[in-house]
Amino acid sequence: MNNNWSTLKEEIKAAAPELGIDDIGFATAEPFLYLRTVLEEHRRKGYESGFEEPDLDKRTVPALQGGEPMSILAIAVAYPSKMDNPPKSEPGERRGILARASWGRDYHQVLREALGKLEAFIRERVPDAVMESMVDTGVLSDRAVAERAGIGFSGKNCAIISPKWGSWIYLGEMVTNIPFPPDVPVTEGCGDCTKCIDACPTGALVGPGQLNAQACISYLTQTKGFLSEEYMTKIGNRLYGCDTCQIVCPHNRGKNWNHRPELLPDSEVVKPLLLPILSISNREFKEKFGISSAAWRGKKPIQRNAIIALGNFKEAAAVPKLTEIVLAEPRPEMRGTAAWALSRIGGEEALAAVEQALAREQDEEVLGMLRRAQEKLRETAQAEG
Ligand code: B12
Ligand code: SF4
Ligand code: SF4
Repeated sequence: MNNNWSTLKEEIKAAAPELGIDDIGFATAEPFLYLRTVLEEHRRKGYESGFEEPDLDKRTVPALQGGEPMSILAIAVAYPSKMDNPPKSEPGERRGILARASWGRDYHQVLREALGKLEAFIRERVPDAVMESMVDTGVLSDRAVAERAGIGFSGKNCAIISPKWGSWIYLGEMVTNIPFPPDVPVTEGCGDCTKCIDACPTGALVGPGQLNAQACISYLTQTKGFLSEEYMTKIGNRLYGCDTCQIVCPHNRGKNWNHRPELLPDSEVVKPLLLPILSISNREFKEKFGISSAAWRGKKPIQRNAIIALGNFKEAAAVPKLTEIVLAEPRPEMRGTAAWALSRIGGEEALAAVEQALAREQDEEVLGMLRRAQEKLRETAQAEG
């Protein structure tokens, strides 16, 4: 029997590229005991993002409806890290950036399709196999599974880093009752390198492989409310996600995977002009960004981040639109953020807009932001005048 599973495993490995899978590894379905302690500590310190599955039993003890979980197949799909001919971001035509994990078609769909093909491949050979696949939104830790299955090692930036593909890989897995022989974990590691920890703009990597998600820009770009001035400044022009701790990683040097047309970036989508985003309708948003995994939180966070980016660029051409927002936008976090952006841009027009808004604003939080903006604008006007 054992031999059969080894043979099937080799067949699966050979068929993986045709199924749309760049790397596949096999792991046992034993509970992830060490992970439980890590996750408990993570929660105790308040480092969770809130996007994780909250039930720690489900996260660490693989389960399978209708069967006994015997092994987990981890898959990786590699994605591009470089854009051909990126459009220039210039005064009057400022642009934001989406993180690489949201370039091209939403990876949840791409990996689900690949896992569907993998299930069909196994089903043809083992008709009564029980299989359950997940990508990102499942209960398990995709990284812990990938690490155990030998896809890559767990880097100090938290990413699973494949010796072949680097960390530019999406992860997914399939739990099954087939007792496949497991692969061995990768033995490589980070060594003495600390480039990602040193480069993280907010100090969110509080230790090797330890992330305070509440301070991570990737998380912050996906929130919907107000952000602190410190975080708004550090977000720069990021509209969704953050790639800094992967870009600096030596294991990613020269790694760019463009063999999948559906994952290639459309530069007008992934490096879009900022000003038009502020006037986009729900329908236009869906048409432009709907294909991307960046769209999952809707247009609000991306619009707020576009205001932040315009502030960080000190983009004078944005003052009329920001004035409109600070005076008439129904969402308080947009008015408050616009007040901050106007104070970054500076000038008489910006000050006039903020003072006009102060006279009519009702929301306490927005009022606070307007007052700080007014103060800053007056200070700069005095220093310059
Ligand atoms: C919540 C979440 C986030 C949160 C929190 C991220 C985090 N690091 O915890 C936020 C929104 C910030 C986020 C951001 C990003 N994410 Co995310 N995210 C997830 C999600 C849904 C759960 C992660 C989780 O449970 N974290 C809790 C930590 C504690 O557990 P873990 O990272 O899963 O497990 C590791 C640690 O426990 C560590 N560990 C084990 N033992 C020990 C012992 C010690 C002492 C320590 C310190 C650590 C440690 O090893 C485990 C394996 O690496 C997963 C999908 C999934 N279902 O797993 C995707 C996932 C991790 N994200 C992914 C991606 C691509 C990203 C971004 C790169 C996107 C972007 N460009 O902006 C960033 C990277 C940020 C970073 N440096 O981690 C990919 C990672 C692919 C890869 N190659 O590693 C995943 C797997 C999605 C997918 N299916 O492809 N994400
Ligand atoms: S994604 Fe950005 S903010 Fe988050 S840990 Fe990496 S560098 Fe830091
Ligand atoms: S930058 Fe250095 S420390 Fe960070 S993940 Fe890469 S090799 Fe490891």
